[in-house]
Amino acid sequence: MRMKQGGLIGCGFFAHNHLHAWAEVEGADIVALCDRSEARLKEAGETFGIDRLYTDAADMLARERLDFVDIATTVATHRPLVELAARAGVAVICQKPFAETLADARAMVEACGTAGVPLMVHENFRWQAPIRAIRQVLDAGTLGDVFWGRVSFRSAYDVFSGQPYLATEERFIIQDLGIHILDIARFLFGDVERLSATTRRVNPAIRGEDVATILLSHENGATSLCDCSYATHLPEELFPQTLVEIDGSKGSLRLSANYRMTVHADGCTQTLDVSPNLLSWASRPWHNIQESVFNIEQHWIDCLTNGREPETSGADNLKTMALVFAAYESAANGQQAVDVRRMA
Ligand code: NAD
Ligand code: 89Y
Repeated sequence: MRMKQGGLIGCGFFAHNHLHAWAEVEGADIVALCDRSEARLKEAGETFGIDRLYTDAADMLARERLDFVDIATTVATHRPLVELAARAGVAVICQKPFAETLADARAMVEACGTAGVPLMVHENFRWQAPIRAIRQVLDAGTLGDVFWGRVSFRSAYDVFSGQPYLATEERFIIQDLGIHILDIARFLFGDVERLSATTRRVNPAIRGEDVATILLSHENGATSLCDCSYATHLPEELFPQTLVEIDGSKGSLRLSANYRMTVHADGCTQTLDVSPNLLSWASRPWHNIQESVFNIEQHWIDCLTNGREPETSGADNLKTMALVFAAYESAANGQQAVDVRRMA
């Protein structure tokens, strides 16, 4: 079968993970690169041996015969680039956060729907090996009916040196990182009816909030807590690990530090190492995220090849985006509960 031909837009900090992963994905080739910065474009082209280079995405779409574009720019450019690809009839992967407003997110979903092009948001944390291992336990029914959960990410890792824009945006942790944590909560516990949230900025050197605590009521009756912080100094820095706790009617599960998953059910306790693989191009501590980039890209190509809807399609991601905006709304209104179903 013919390889899917892709063009990558945005050759910055995180795009290098995309490109390393694309080199290993079966069924796809990245044949062209685009970045407004000539220096970044040249550097990425040389590193990955790609010589069709563009500083303008419209130019790339006009000249190349692409099956898809992979948009790895920051949020402000997502809508114009997604709409450009939709007009060109080219399928789209777009990095998170998908949009700055729900109106923009809906407009992109509509544009791709009208053009009949597949759209997936690069919401990769649910593709991490430990999160998939938890999903398997839930699917096996080992825990019975899940009634409570916690998805937690607490760190003091310096994310600002690699991603300086995170320090200057008005919104920080929910939009950047909490979005993944909320998506994991949806993936594990199902869609959400309402939530309430508090936020706080601890680090005086940044503009947005770096701590958020979000209480979710899920449609199936479960309650979960999503908590994230970039202001938490722990004896062992766990970045970028997400820790998970789940209680069900028949048992419990804990994903603890360093990828140890403990499942207790029917009087038996089992502890498993659910560490991610260290891919040849990956580096600790990012390897967990890096492997999930490969996993989601392979999922996209499998879906594109077989005409299936990706798990984190644009339409699906509207529900995760709704949680993000609901959390900001609740925090701005003294933790008032927000009915999420009216937003998505
Ligand atoms: P970055 O600023 O380092 O890179 C973005 C690049 O896009 C820059 O080189 C810029 O010149 C280019 N660009 C911007 N607009 C363009 C346009 N219209 N046409 C062509 N090029 C354009 O940003 P980054 O840190 O690589 O982050 C990119 C995105 O990846 C962000 O949305 C971020 O949230 C996301 N991200 C995701 C994960 C994850 O695990 N999913 C991790 C880190 C970052
Ligand atoms: O941008 C963020 C993401 O998506 O994963 C971790 C990160 O790089 C910093 O919070």
